[in-house]
Amino acid sequence: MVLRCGIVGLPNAGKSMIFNALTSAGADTAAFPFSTVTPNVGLVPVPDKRLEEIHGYVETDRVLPAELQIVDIAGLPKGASRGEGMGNKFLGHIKECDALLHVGRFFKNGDLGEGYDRIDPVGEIEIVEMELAFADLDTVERNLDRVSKRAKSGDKESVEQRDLFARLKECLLEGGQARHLELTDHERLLMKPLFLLTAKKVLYVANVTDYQLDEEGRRELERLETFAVDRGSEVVVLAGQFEAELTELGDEDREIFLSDAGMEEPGLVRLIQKAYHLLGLRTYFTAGEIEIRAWTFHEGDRAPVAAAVIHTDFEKKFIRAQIYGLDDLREYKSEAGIKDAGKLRVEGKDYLMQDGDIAHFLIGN
Ligand SMILES: Nc1nc2c(ncn2[C@@H]2O[C@H](COP(=O)(O)OP(=O)(O)O)[C@@H](O)[C@H]2O)c(=O)[nH]1
Ligand SMILES: [Mg+2]
Repeated sequence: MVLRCGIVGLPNAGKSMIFNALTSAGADTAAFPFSTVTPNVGLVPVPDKRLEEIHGYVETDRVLPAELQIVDIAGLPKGASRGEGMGNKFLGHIKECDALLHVGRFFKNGDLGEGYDRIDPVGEIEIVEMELAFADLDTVERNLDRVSKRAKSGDKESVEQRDLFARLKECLLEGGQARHLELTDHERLLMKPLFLLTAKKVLYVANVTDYQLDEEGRRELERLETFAVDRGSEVVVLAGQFEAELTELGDEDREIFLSDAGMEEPGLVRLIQKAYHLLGLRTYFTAGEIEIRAWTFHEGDRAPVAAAVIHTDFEKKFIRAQIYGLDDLREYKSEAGIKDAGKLRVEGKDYLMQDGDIAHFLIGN
């Protein structure tokens, strides 16, 4: 299961720069043979220090991180929601994403033309969100018409859909986003087939020139943070151009650049980890001679569902799981040691997988 994050924002917000930084940083550290599938889609490893720690106890040549797919979605033109120009294609790409990284431009660059010597990141982000809301309104209205006819005959599901779609329409007309509506699990299922753009989780990226913000930058960042909190989201500050330059350096130079900037690790690491968390994603590990590997599951998944991430067959054929944690490894130094100490837990199919579990699955025929 690879989840897909789309990078959105107005033209010249710095999306491609961030995409390049993300994907070329990935090529450096990833064990994946292809880090770029097409020019605008890339696989990015999710940095996780626990992998190296496990490697300190388990010998193998292969250590594989979890990964996220990142898509650079080219600038959304105004009017995209009305299908003008290439708008529909852009919206289609967004539709296929599980979550969005919405980039706001905090850097000034007069070379880019008029207006780029000023910043208004919140205003620009609102323009894009408005376009997405227009597109959703169109989708919702079309579906509302469709189900309203059927609802008249009293069909229960159509009535539920009609009521939900009417609420969605009202929310969007008031300038809201579909993700702001409080919905029951059942309503969420009814909404899912609409693939609404404003229902997707969003992480806002403040694309700054320099991590040391000036006064205006700090003020705009505060505005964006308030804006994000109102939307149940967060902001990650990222110096896109600086991060892209970092990926081009050798390890030694990178260390020097980072420490000059007073940083322990590239800002990209935080961006990826926050995106992963925002998606509700968690990690378990498998660790043996062949490989140590991080696997992605959703918070709340039971063991058989988590096992199916390795192979779809594993869900049905699941018998039980043997589980231990990094703490056990630290104490007993090896899986055999953990077993001898009676600390290897045996869990059945109702077990709720936990972030950081190190697992062996017993699978039947
Ligand atoms: N001064 C400055 N220019 C930047 C920065 N990030 C991107 N740019 C420039 O802004 C332009 C647009 O960047 P790009 O990543 O292509 O934006 P996109 O249209 O959102 O994909 C390019 O000419 C970049 O060189 C930055 O942090 N500072
Ligand atoms: Mg671009």
